[in-house]
Amino acid sequence: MTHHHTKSITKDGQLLIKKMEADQVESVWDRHQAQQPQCGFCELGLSCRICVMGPCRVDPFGEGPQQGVCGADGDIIVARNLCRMIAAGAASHSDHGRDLVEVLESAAENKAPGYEIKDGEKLHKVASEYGISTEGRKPAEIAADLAGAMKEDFGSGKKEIALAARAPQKRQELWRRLNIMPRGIDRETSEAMHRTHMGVDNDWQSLLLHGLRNALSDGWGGSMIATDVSDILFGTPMPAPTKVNAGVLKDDQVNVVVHGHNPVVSEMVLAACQDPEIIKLAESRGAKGINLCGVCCTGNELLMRHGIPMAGNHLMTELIIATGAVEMMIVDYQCIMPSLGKVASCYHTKMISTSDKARFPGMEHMEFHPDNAREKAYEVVKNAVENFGNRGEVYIPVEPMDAVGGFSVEAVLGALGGTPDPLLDAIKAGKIRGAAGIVGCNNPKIKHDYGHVTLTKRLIENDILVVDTGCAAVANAKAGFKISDSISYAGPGLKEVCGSLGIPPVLHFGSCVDNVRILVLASALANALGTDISDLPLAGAAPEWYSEKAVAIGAYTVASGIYTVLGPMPPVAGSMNVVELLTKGLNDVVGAAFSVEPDPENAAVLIRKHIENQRRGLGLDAADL
Ligand code: SF4
Ligand code: MSK
Repeated sequence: MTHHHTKSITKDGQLLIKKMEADQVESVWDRHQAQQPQCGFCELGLSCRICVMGPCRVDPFGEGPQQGVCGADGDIIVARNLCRMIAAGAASHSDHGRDLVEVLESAAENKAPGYEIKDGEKLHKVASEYGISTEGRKPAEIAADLAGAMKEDFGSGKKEIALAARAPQKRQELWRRLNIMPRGIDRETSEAMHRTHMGVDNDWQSLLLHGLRNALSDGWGGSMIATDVSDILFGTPMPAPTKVNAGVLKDDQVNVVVHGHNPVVSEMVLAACQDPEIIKLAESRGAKGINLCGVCCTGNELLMRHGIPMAGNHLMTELIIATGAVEMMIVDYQCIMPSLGKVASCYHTKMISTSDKARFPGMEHMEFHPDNAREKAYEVVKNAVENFGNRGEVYIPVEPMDAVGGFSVEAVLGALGGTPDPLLDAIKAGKIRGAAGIVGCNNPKIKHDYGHVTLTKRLIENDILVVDTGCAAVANAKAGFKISDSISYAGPGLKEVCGSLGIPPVLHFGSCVDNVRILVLASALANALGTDISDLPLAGAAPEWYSEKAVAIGAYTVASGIYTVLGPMPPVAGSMNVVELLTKGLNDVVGAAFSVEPDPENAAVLIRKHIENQRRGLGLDAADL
């Protein structure tokens, strides 16, 4: 049955779903359908398979068992499961951060050919935050010390991780008071796994508080390190034009697509794709050149720093292969569906996995390490070129959309003249009511991109500035919200401010780890007002999230004081105690809480109400009272 129009709001999505159906290749939507009905106990978070006295489940209707074999009730089981989701998400971002620290270390030791310090200023700034002296020292020396200091943040020797000091004083004090100040990045994840083992922490509240601490170790630790070290090594993003959607693939060029999250491999692939000799090789094989594109967050990393075009977000990754135009997809890790090898086998696309910790069926494994990455990148791109001749029919159904990416905090402050004051003035004057971060994935449970695009549209037309990351950022770029003309979608105040600054009303802040850029900007705003983040007219939303990483992001966002609306329901509804705490009780603990609202029209209303309340709290609209 063809329901392509109900699965995605995007033209390229719809047409390529149709193509996959015609090609009789199974997609994520087909597999989602085949899973129906999905397990109700698991959806509610009421199933447990933590130990082998189980698996257990608690009956939500109160008729069957109310405890697992060990005696854990619904509250404990739900809280433990949620904690483990946070731990997995925090571990993923933070392990990615660690990989970058290792590259920084190798680069400092001159053992990573091709990698260098691209942003010396940022190196100095971050090093001084770690208390490392920079005066008269060579970048390599500073980088070596910084890598060492960052590694300590991962361990157990500290009382507080270094970058938590970027949060406003009041927030830091609150974390200390609640005993949720993260001490070490790996430590908090490891402790989360310990606490959730059978017979350890069986107080659902204390479990959830630790979940917040674990999430904070990601947001102000692992992810923040990932973003900062990426900026140091590859350059801090600055606004630059790019193009997005499946139309960025070229029918007359060798198309190489990078997928995953870590920019370490893709930066070297980019260098190889730009090498005149390889381009010549491509021409000798009948191609007009080599076209490097991204999907998901590795794509976002390249888009932010180099304006590399973006072929699509999470639910587009299979569809991009179905164009028949991709010579090679090179993957690192996270969000790479294990189905991709099988999909690629139906076309001529070669799939290459590059990380020793991420292997996939139907992919060729070519391991990249800092010392061999440049060499390997040349090798794989040459292989991609050689695959051009194997192309069959190509179907690139749309023209690309223009977009601007590259809004780091440095770039935003630069556009504002060096201080957040003009932005604050616009907020105080009510021209901009507030700001919302729209982040996260796609999920086949929600019409592809509908949640992101609808929510964003509603917010900007109501004068709320939107910053976005991850797959949400790609959805909004495809929808045309990131060109200068897009100010026509904005309300009058936002239109005026964006028009005078020459920026779109929706700012691309980067990949998933780059959500920390939102935290840093929020801190700057709070500090400029002499207040805490939880007082600001800000909100977060993840309208189509699917991943454990998104749970960690949501948890650190709320623990940092930002109200957050989730589209899909997390598996917590089996415990009304947990639901109450997450959606209400946390307001009294960390000054922010979650809402769950699958309909983005309603989510927009919730966010607008929240932002207006926050404004009143700050006394910004006293006249309206
Ligand atoms: Fe069952 Fe308790 Fe074991 Fe979970 S930890 S599987 S609830 S016995
Ligand atoms: S890639 S974590 S699907 S945003 Fe970061 Fe997209 Fe979500 Fe992966």
